[in-house]
Amino acid sequence: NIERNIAVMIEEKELDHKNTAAPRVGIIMGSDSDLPVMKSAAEILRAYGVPHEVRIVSAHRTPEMMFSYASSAHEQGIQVIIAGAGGAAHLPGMVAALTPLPVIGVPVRSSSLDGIDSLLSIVQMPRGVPVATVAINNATNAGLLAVRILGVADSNLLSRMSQYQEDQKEIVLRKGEKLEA
Ligand code: RP5
Repeated sequence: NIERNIAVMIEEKELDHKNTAAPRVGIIMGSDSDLPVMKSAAEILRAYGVPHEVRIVSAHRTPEMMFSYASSAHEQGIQVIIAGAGGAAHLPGMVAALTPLPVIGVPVRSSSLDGIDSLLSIVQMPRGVPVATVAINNATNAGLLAVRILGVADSNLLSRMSQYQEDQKEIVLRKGEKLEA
């Protein structure tokens, strides 16, 4: 797992040389096989200039690492955790049990059950331990939700999010115009 973590960190560094400030968002996932999906969350944060880190932290294979990461994240300056996992996807829920920070869960599509297993494992949390679950494989929305959460206390992020929404509206309206023409 150390090798995998290093590989992910190197990849992240190669993707973004500017992401050197103390991370505000922690993107974690159960396996490096989740990375092709989870990359989209990092891309959103990169676009908004939000410092973040990307790590492999497995609830089942590295439970001690999961415990220490989740229980100390808020002391390290992390403000939101995005956790992706597939199959018996216990990572987001366990992390939410260990941190006071908001946790966004990304159900990663598994090979056998199409991601329904991941979705249900993540979304069906007991009362008192919330995980904000996005759609299967939708790490983009996890990144956008993290930006919105940070935007509550960051007017720059908030106004950029409003602009993004305006841009989306514009794109849809233009597509509609083309259909009529
Ligand atoms: C989960 O098991 C991971 O989040 C991943 O989605 C799934 C399969 O992991 P690998 O066997 O591909 O490492 O813990």
